[in-house]
Amino acid sequence: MAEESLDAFLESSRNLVDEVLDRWLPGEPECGELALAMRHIVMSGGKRFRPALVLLGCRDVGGRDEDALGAAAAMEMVHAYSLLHDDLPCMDDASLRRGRPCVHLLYGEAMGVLAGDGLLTLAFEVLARGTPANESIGAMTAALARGAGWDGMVGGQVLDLAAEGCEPDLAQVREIHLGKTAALMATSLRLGALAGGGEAADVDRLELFGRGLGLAFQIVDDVLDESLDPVQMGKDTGADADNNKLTWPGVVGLTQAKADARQLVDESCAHAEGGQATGLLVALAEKVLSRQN
Ligand code: GRG
Repeated sequence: MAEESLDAFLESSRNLVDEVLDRWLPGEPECGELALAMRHIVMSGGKRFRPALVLLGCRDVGGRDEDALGAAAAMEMVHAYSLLHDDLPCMDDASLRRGRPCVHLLYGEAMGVLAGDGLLTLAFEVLARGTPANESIGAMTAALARGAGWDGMVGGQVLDLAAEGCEPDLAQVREIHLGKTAALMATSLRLGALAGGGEAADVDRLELFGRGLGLAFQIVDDVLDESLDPVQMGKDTGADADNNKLTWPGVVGLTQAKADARQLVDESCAHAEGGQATGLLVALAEKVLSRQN
């Protein structure tokens, strides 16, 4: 049987995950503005890249999409909370996200903080209650907490803030990018593989794929932030330079940054060999290099 194309997979993955997100998010009559703010950031497009990684991690070890949908929606909620908080005046003070005004501009800063808190906590409920009975649910919960927390995304964000205005240093940029971006992508693959009942070696192999891919993803993000305008990106661009951020091209230049992303994708794809979704994982990794938003 011919393998499903990447575009067909991404469309079906988006539809499945959007349905789960819509089902779990609160509605306006029950919780008013909080629901509107949570829905504004989640149901506003976005590439749904992390949920796709979750489903592919699950498929790669022979699992079914329905085994991983709770984890996929949980990852997107954590990602959405991070975007919302990252845009706040006390962080990047952004105005545009996914082509729309940021949550704090519509609902105020306090509601922005609370909507992010609501999404982060809802993610754990969706993971726990939206995943079919599975002996790995404890390990999945711990992995999500770790990947999103002090040793993962939040830790990376702290390093990022601390490095503002520092001398360019590639090892430091690598640590920041591994934390603030790659940790959630590695966790997405790990959760998917656990949801699909994968062996420990495959769970670790897929997590490594996600880590390298996540680093490449953030390097491409840095390149796009320097190269594109806000309409093309759907968010403020040039923000890295404005905020004196350490970026990969800021250290090695645009040409070398693109070459480094290419090399990281090639190295990551070695970890995609041997599973049941190798073709789609490799195709998705290639798409990361050619993305324009
Ligand atoms: C706890 C106050 C507080 C803040 C936390 C954790 C955090 C703030 C921010 C996370 C850091 C962050 C936003 C990293 C950027 C990662 C990144 C490349 C985001 C863009 O992802 P895409 O391109 O976005 O997948 P879409 O919109 O397509 O989903």
